[in-house]
Amino acid sequence: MKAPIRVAVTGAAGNIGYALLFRIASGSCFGDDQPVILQLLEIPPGMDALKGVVMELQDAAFPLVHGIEMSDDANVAFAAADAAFLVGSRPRSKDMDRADLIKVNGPIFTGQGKALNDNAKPTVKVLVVGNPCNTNALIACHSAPDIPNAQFHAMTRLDENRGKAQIANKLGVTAGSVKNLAIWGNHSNTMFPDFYHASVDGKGVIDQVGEAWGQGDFMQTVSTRGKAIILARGASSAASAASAAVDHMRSWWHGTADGEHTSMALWSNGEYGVPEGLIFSFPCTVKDGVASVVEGIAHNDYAASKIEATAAELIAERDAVADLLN
Ligand code: NAX
Repeated sequence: MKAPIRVAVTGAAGNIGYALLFRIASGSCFGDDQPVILQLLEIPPGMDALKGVVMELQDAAFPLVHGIEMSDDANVAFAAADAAFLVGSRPRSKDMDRADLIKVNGPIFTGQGKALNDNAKPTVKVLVVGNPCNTNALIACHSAPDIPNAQFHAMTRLDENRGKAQIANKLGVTAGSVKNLAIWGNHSNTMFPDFYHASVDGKGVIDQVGEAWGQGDFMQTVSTRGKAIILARGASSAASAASAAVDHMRSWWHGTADGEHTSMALWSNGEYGVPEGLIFSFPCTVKDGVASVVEGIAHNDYAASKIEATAAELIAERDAVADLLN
């Protein structure tokens, strides 16, 4: 039996947390043979609800769960953490625009970045889900000078999965047969889901769906899917977001299959002309726990302009939180 790993989850009593914890506890993320100690963080008003979630986790009697800890102190929740899902943040209310959201949530990630720096294992893998996730990950990364930049990721896997589902639906195949659909840039409606390089059963998607559909319905549906779900469900995506967080961390933990890549928003080192030091989603492969940006992808003018636009948005977000970046 392997030694247990410590997995921190923030916003653990929230909607995504509720779906995510049971997947982690069941072994879907870190493996069927990997015991976990769950370290759950909430703000004080969320602690009662968190107690209820923990009762349910106990009642599920997961064999892999070797401990569950609850705290409203990030220093406690991140102690010796091997992996951390930063989900908790303030949701956007009706009167807030994206800039307001960045301003209210930024300070959460300065505090949590510092708490990770001071308490987590130096090898901790941090996945930021709470929005605006790319810029929140950037803030956390800047607040954790002793943890390498490469260990802070933001989640665009839900966007990838949404795109794969659209292509699968269009072609009458299963989502699992759609490969290498990479999201470029920000987790926002400026993201670029690169349908040009995706494939189904080894054949290029673009030849089967046509460029007009890719640039039209596909782009529109993928980039506005979150809003469509809120309209239909009366609440934002939760189970699919949790599932994508599991997918992202599983790829990071266990690696990607040969010949396949996945979308990860991570520290840019200037790849593809993207300014250094943005948390930018790229196609990545993972080996031995290290994610690497896939090299040598050629973009046409349309794709290049989309990538430039999403980079410009991330630069503006970074400028808006400049006072939080050490
Ligand atoms: P909920 O409002 O249901 O849950 C958030 C939880 O976080 C609450 O229980 C709250 O008490 C807690 N919380 C707030 N501040 C905290 C702090 N400083 N420390 C610890 N816990 C804190 O939201 P939920 O639906 O779970 O969504 C969580 C976040 O995920 C939101 O920011 C949301 O926008 C973001 N999403 C990101 C997605 C992505 O693809 N990256 C997709 C889904 C989702 O929209």
